Amino acid sequence: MPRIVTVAAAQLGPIARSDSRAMVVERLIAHLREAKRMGCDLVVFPELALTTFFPRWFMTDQAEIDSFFERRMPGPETQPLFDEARRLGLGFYLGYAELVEENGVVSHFNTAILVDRNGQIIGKYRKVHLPGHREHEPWRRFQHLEKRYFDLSDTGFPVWRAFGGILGMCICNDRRWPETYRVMGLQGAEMILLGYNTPVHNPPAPDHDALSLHHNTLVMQAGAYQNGSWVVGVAKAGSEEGVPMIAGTQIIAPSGMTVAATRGEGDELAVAACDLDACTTYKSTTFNFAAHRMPQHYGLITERKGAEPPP
Ligand code: CDV
Repeated sequence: MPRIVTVAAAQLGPIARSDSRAMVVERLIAHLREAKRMGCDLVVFPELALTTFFPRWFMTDQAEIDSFFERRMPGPETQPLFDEARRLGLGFYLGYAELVEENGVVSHFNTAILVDRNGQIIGKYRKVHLPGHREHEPWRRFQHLEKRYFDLSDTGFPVWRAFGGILGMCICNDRRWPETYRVMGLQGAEMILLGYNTPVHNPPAPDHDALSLHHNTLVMQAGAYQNGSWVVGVAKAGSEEGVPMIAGTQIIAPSGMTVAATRGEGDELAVAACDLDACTTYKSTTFNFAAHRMPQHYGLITERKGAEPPP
């Protein structure tokens, strides 16, 4: 029996700062219904899919910052999304800003959840690679304050048995780091789901602007091929609050080939029937880790953080 998971990569166009959660959830539900019409099993939404990408602003009022975070999942505004997904028998990946209060300690995470066809949360991942900076940097056209607003991950990169296979999750900047895919690859990941918000312009590296879509595809295709895994990458795209964001939403096979992609920068689905057994030919030959990896030579990867050239 082939193990086919039909996936919708559910790209979102911009979300305005003034858009309510209810307005956004309506758009997510429209994606669910279209995905159902197209025979999907699983819908993948972007990073921070319930709000505008708020780390672009420097804010000091904690109440204002916390207004972008969810204290409960599902909460009153997101319950309709869970209800509709359950009614349609669809699973989903959702990125959102998570506020947790435990024993009087408040934490903030950039989080993604995996929800099964019954509307149950079966996996939670908190973003490991938080890009950007911590302090206000007025020279930038816009800020990228993820290091300020989010706490460090306490999840690492787990994988879950779900949808007939082994699924992992990561978020946005994680996709640029080979370690992200390899840690999940070493747990047998067959499909890696990820959402992103990527401005076309990266203020510290303006000469990369013209390459931003190329780099997006490059890292996800490499991660797929080198680990014999499907990769589903989903953008929040278009000009959001005056900041142009890349699209480039795509579904990549374990061969490293993109098999479905969006065309525009608005709300749009890219759909593919993904055969999880297509991973086997890569995982059992070129990337048979047990046969060919040489971890005794990889120690620096975990021992050393920054590059230290020889004297
Ligand atoms: N949301 C992100 O993680 N964005 C980064 C930007 C800062 C480059 C990314 O890697 O796409």
